[in-house]
Amino acid sequence: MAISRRRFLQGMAAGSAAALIGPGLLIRTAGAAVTAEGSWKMAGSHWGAFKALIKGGVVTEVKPFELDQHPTDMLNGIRGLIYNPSRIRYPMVRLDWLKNRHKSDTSQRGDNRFVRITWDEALDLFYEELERIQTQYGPWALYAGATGWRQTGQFHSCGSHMQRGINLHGNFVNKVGDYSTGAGQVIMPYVLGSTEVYDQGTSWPLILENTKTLILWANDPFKNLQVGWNCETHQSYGYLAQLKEKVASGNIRVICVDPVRSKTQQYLNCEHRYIHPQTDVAFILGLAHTLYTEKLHDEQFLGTYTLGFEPFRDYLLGKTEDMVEKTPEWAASICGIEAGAIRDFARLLASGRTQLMFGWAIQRQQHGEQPYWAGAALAAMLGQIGLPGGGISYAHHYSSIGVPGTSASAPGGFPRNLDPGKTPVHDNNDFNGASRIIPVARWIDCLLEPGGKIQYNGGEVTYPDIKMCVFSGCNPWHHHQDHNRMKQAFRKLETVVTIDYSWNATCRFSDLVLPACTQFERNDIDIYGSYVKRGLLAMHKLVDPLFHSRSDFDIFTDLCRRYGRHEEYTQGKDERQWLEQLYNECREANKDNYPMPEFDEFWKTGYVDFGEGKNWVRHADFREDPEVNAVGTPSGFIEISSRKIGSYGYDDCKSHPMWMEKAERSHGGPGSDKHPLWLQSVHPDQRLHSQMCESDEYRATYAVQGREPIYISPADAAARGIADGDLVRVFNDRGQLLAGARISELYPSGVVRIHEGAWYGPVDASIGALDTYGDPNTLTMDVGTSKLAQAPSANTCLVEIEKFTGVVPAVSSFGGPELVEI
Ligand SMILES: Nc1nc2c(c(=O)[nH]1)N[C@H]1C(S)=C(S)[C@@H](COP(=O)(O)OP(=O)(O)OC[C@H]3O[C@@H](n4cnc5c(=O)[nH]c(N)nc54)[C@H](O)[C@@H]3O)O[C@H]1N2
Ligand SMILES: Nc1nc2c(c(=O)[nH]1)N[C@H]1C(S)=C(S)[C@@H](COP(=O)(O)OP(=O)(O)OC[C@H]3O[C@@H](n4cnc5c(=O)[nH]c(N)nc54)[C@H](O)[C@@H]3O)O[C@H]1N2
Ligand SMILES: [Mo]
Repeated sequence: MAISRRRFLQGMAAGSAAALIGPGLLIRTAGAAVTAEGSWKMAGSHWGAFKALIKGGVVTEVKPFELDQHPTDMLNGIRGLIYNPSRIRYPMVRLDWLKNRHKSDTSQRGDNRFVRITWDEALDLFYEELERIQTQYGPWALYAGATGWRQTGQFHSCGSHMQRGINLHGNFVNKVGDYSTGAGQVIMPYVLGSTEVYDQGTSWPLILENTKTLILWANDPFKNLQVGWNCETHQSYGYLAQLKEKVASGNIRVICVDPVRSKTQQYLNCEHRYIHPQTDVAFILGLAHTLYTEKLHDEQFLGTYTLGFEPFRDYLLGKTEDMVEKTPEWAASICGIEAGAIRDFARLLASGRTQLMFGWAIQRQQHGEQPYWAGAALAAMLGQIGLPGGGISYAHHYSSIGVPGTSASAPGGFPRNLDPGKTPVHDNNDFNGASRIIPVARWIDCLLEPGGKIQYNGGEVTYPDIKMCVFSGCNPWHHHQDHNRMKQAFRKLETVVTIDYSWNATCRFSDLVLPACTQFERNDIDIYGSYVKRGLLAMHKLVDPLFHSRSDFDIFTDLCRRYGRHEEYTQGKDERQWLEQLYNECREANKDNYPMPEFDEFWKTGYVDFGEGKNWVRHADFREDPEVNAVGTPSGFIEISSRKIGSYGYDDCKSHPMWMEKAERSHGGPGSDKHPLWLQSVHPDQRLHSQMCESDEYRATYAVQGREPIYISPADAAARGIADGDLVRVFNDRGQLLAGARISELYPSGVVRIHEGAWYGPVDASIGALDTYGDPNTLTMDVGTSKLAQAPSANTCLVEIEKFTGVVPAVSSFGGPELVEI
């Protein structure tokens, strides 16, 4: 076999649309009726709604939708997301897998050598593998549970397409939970009766009117509200602007409790309370101790609305467990806030209307259940849960939660599951004694320890022996922790199939890669505002699918054709018919309160407005009548202690909130003698996770020497002889990466940041290989938060940094695979 190699897409002019599209498509679009001035089309996205100028079949300009008063800067990355050298151009198969199929040398996985094949060949291979797995093994050997931040649009939501397509063939192992709120969504139903993280919160106008003290706890809404799960409206930013005015005039005191000065803190110009990372529970216990000993707590609220305060109080007083009194002095020694300041903080919280607003990063760490539970206990002691502008919330930084919402119905989506009464081709439900659902962040453990058993949320999970994975609409080689451990686990997989539009690290570690088109290359509809439900948006196809990419709907229709289920898959409807049906069902559901025009008119105008929403107070009904409007906990009351959790007998999540030491913690905690810096891998300001990292020109606005920035304090940089803009090696016992140093006063000594979603680009496929671009998950720890939630603990991670002095390797993350011709 004569193998000649060349760098895929080498020499391609970045950002030059014509160069990327190639002659074939240009000829095709030349025939279309497009005027020289081009035409503006309506589109939607996680980044908001916008209008795109199309000239000659190419998106040449993007401007925000008129209704969006606070568009995100990330709109500037949209064109680069469509046109970039990392787009997958055609179906591809890993070289050794093509030769040896499921008996391939899996240690080569990740070496990025791929062969181009046709769509027919690719879908035949995909089908043959599904067939082989179901017949040779069974449904337990197939994992198709991983889904993620698919692009927006109710119909084309790609995880649904993948799962319905595969469901029609056979059963598979699925997942429970997510990486966002894995710990929060499991603990909070025991405590406040619902997940809290995905529930509507008290409306901003009521907060602005009533709140005296607002605590942004591990929370950076100004950064994180730029994107939404559905098309984002950015209405929260209007309220944040009002909040800024109230801070300036002294009407509301806002304090950020955070190890770094966040974008929100900068914007609001509000107070900041520095706290050592991962020590919030100690701080909260010190506050609770002060409230109790100074009799500032609300006895009446505790007596009427809560259960289990006494065991928690005894723990505070040092009468149980570790027998240590949780005085402010005790807390200070852990969290770094001095005892006097803790007392003052507690008094402030109790002095008037106080709203606590928690973000999610503190539950994305070991024992992440505890700060949420402790926060609820603190809020209960303050007695303001259910009052306008008081109490606690866990989601005001997400998808415009807190913007008054309408009660309009959102359109449904393409069905993920089989239609009622239908069965798959291989209707085998025998999971060989293993669980058919695993906690999402434990799938690498599952690959490494088939047959292993873990505790999870009061039950037991037995890991299935997975041989094949299918990924669509997610990028596990960014989102999961500890890539070197992942490499080990992937070696046992026989087959990995990925459907994506960008050649990210997940494609690189796959065997078969299928090119989907982006959302801008297909038609769809979406709700405008996930929780606000402000309106309904037409997402017009802007350009034809680039290269040989196809919509997920088309891909899975053709896959299903191979096992005779394509008509069942599509229900005999094409894209247009599906959109009309979803729209008409929505129109029917809204007919009394939110009249909508006929589909054709909607499609032409591009938008239906449902108008302003109504104010709402979270838990007000419960406060009004706790018997009638009981919360969803086992007792119906807020549970400061939980008998149920206690009955599980877990050592890492007991019957009430507690301080627990972490496996790694900075500022004198475990592991800090060897690797003294805490690495926080919070959500990126200029990306949605890994999406848009491939947008070359936009990436260039923040990259340092072409690498992902690492933010570091002046003191820590100086101690290591690092100057701003230097290339640095960041490492621990789990891995190493190159990044570009950004020295910033916003970071205290002992704290560094690399945003998650940076594209992984190892120098080679070996375990421990240097990552050339700077994905923090090269370094993070892959452990469950506890036996309760088994959620990811990405923010429990220590590292060391040194100036990089070796021969600098090129960034290997972008531009696609090495194309091998056979
Ligand atoms: N721009 C942008 N916005 C996004 C996303 C994105 O990718 N980009 N992703 C969306 C998604 S999927 C999610 S899940 C949410 C994520 O929402 P979150 O998880 O809340 O967001 P993060 O940005 O990770 O962290 C928020 C803040 O927590 C602080 N923090 C971290 N650890 C600690 C700690 O131990 N103690 C204290 N007190 N503070 C701590 C960080 O310094 C940071 O300021 O964001 C959503 N919004
Ligand atoms: N260290 C660390 N790790 C983290 C986090 C952290 O805070 N720190 N946060 C975690 C959180 S909260 C989350 S939500 C996850 C996010 O993890 P993911 O959801 O996996 O992240 P994305 O980068 O959004 O990946 C979406 C992928 O889907 C592809 N895609 C988008 N639309 C389509 C489509 O229509 N069709 C197909 N076929 N593909 C499509 C995109 O190209 C992209 O590769 O990351 C988690 N990982
Ligand atoms: Mo998330």
